[in-house]
Amino acid sequence: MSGLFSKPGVYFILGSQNAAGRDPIEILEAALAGGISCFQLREKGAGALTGNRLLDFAAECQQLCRDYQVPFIVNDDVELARILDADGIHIGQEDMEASTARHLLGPDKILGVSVHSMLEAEEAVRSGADYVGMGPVFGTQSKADAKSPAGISGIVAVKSRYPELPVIGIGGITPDNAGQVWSAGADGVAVISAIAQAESIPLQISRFNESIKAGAEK
Ligand code: 3NM
Repeated sequence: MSGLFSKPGVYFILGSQNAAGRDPIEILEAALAGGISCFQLREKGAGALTGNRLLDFAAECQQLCRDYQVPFIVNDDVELARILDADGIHIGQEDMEASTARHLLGPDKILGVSVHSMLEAEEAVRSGADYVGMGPVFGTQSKADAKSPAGISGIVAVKSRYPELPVIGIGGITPDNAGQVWSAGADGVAVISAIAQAESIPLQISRFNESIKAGAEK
């Protein structure tokens, strides 16, 4: 886990369902080349890959992440994370208990937990989370059951309670608002559509990094 969130982080999340007609592997490769700091495979919803097709796709994503030395995190699917020996797992509130995931994966893997309140953040810390994803900060089209946008107040509150806990903002984050999320104290911005749907993915990631840099100077 050391160093994972120590640099300004654009944390990219993708599943084949987010590729909007493009090749998800090409999207991931462009994002890695553009300088993302972490990748989460989130294969969810209608048309999500299963079985061997999922395994092959996930293994290909993992290999690319290894090539670029970027952590490869699996959303929700502990079995897949175990088979691939992924770097970590990300657990939502509707998924398996985070403490169970920690128990199954052992102390060395990265454990991320999605939270939407201080209470959920406290529970995530008790469960051994290495970081929390807090959202949705802004409105999002990428999660069918997303809660109402909460703005940056949750990030500010969780960071003031747990200054050492990496907090990653998620939900509707774009280069235009990433600086605002950063200046609220976030250690990273987790992004699906603003990267997956960008015309030039590397250019979009430099825009994110510039926005974060400006946010850090505030
Ligand atoms: N989780 P986009 S919002 C996967 O609030 C996810 O926990 C959220 O996608 C939460 O960058 C979200 O396209 C979707 O808005 C983020």
